Amino acid sequence: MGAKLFGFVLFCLCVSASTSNTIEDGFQLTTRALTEYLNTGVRPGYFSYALSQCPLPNIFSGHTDVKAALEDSQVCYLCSQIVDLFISKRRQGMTDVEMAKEASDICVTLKIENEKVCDGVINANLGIVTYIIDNNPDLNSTSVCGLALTSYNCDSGNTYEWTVEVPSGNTVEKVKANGTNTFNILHISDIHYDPLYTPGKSSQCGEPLCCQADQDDGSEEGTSCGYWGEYVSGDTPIHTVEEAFKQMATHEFDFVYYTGDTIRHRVWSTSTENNTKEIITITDLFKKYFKVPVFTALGNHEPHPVNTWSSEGVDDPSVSTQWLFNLIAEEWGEWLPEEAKATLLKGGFYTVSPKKSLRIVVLNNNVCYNENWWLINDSKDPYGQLAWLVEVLLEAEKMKENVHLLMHMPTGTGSCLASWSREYRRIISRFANTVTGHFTGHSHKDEMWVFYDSTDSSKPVSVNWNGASLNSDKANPSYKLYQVDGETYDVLDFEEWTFNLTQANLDPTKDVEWYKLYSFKEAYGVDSLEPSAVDDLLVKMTKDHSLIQKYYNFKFRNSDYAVKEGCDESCEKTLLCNMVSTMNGDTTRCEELKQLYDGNQ
Ligand SMILES: *C1O[C@H](CO)[C@@H](O)[C@H](O)[C@H]1NC(C)=O
Ligand SMILES: *[C@@H]1O[C@H](CO)[C@@H](O)[C@H](O)[C@H]1NC(C)=O
Ligand SMILES: *[C@@H]1O[C@H](CO)[C@@H](O)[C@H](O)[C@H]1NC(C)=O
Ligand SMILES: *[C@@H]1O[C@H](CO)[C@@H](O)[C@H](O)[C@H]1NC(C)=O
Ligand SMILES: CC(=O)N[C@H]1CO[C@H](CO)[C@@H](O)[C@@H]1O
Ligand SMILES: [Zn+2]
Ligand SMILES: [Zn+2]
Repeated sequence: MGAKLFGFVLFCLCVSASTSNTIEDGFQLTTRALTEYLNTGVRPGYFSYALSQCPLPNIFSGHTDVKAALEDSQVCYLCSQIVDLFISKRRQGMTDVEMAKEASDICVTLKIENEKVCDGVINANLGIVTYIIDNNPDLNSTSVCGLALTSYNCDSGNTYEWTVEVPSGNTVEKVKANGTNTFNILHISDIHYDPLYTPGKSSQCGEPLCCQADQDDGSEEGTSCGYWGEYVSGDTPIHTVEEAFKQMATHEFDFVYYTGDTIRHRVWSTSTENNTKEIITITDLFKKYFKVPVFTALGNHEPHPVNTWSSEGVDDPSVSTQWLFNLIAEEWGEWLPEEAKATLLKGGFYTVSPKKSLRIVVLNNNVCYNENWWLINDSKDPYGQLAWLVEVLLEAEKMKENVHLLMHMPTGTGSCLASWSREYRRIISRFANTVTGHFTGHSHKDEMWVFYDSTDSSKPVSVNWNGASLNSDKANPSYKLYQVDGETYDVLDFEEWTFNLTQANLDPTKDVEWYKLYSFKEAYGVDSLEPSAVDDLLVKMTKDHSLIQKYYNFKFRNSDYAVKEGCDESCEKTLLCNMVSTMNGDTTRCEELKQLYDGNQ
């Protein structure tokens, strides 16, 4: 997650007032003030007062529930007013400095974050925002709000509609794995390495990331950041990264999958220099601890500013993402063939074949994120990546190779552009007999998703395993170890390893007690991890809710945070739905499972 300039101004609505009357009043007042400003170009006298009646403290840390307070259409309307205000001001000659001042003022008046955080995020994003406004003379709020507020169903005027060509005609049979030769793959995700993490600082700092060297100290009553990490608002100190790598290196595996997010959540103070240093630090640690190749996908946190991937052909170094592609082509080079360089440099994706008839395809699917402002400039299959994927899969099919797909973002959440997720699912459906492994990160949770055929929701075609995270976001730090068939490259089983963060923080001088939390087949009583077997398991879960409770605990690796929260009936249904949501907006299978759940009470 990243809070951004547009994000800040988009959410100018009054939702945290205590009675519905006041919400409505604050909403009306703010709308009126903005309309007047937009129409006259001059701030009405009551502008600041109006906005101050709508405090939105830490909205991006999830402290303000917009959905509960306002209709989607109200949110979209406000968004359009604010965005059109900024676009029209820019067209009338407002400078970068003035834009930043205006945005900062609104951000601070709404109490979204403090001045330091508001300014940091705004300054980081300003160059891109003004670049896109300046280079797209037809730009208006429709495409901006339609993208940024996907979950509010704002009309995007078909701006984001496109398809890729997927030739029909699957030519290979799915071969059943017999498990004669197996080997292991280690899966790590979401490290979020924080060089400023400081034990003893306050874990309730009021900023998007706490435990920072330049923040206040914590108190003794449980608000001090622990030695190994924190469940809330904390990232990962270097000693936790090294502790985990040492532990991982005790296993045997032929290579490592790392599904991205190396950079911390201090989104208000990223820079190309510091991100570069941090990526090199972690890559060096991979090389130090693992004597096998590490196949890495980029996370949405790697660029500066967070989430932004410049459109092809944008050469201006002050807004281009090219520095990052150059960096990884260099840093990851020793694990990859020379041919991988071309696509790495183009958009941070590549393919490599480390074993006979195994092909790994690593995508940079962060481009589909709805906080990637460049989609406003050009959303059609950024970097030609999906078209490339189709070509690679066609060739793999011809060569009878088995393909593992790696990428950072799970595609079914509301934050991945609907067109991208729909086209991706069409590709997965078409190449169901060629793709035998499917791995992501980003959610920080131990999760899985069953993909169903894009034309037949009863036909499971692929299972996507999430690597959870080393980061202790509401969960205990963890990693996965897959057992993979050496011939078909199907995932036969996996283990999830973790430790109790609360326990470890009690006495940092003691050794961290890692343990195997579960192995999939044993825990769920299944004999395979094939798509049809996992689909059967989901149906079983609708009847046997203890299996969903297991899934819930595993999702957070049995963290004290999650154990305390617990999972009620609506949480159970949400979990079931999440597991079958792979295309933004398609809830077909989710509704079917919910009906089974309700019918079996
Ligand atoms: C399974 O096992 C045998 C070894 O016993 C092997 O030669 C054979 O090719 C295997 N593969 C498949 C896919 O059946
Ligand atoms: C805004 O842009 C969209 C395309 O994104 C276009 O269809 C629409 O007509 C525009 N609206 C106005 C008011 O110019
Ligand atoms: C980059 O890191 C240095 C050293 O830790 C720090 O002083 C500087 O403020 C950082 N830059 C930004 C933009 O945060
Ligand atoms: C983790 O450790 C703490 C401290 O020893 C303990 O109170 C807690 O019950 C443990 N959590 C779990 C889920 O076992
Ligand atoms: C679709 C679109 O408007 N794309 C633009 C994105 O930005 C580049 C660089 O300014 C333009 O050349 C494209 O036309
Ligand atoms: Zn992420
Ligand atoms: Zn992450």
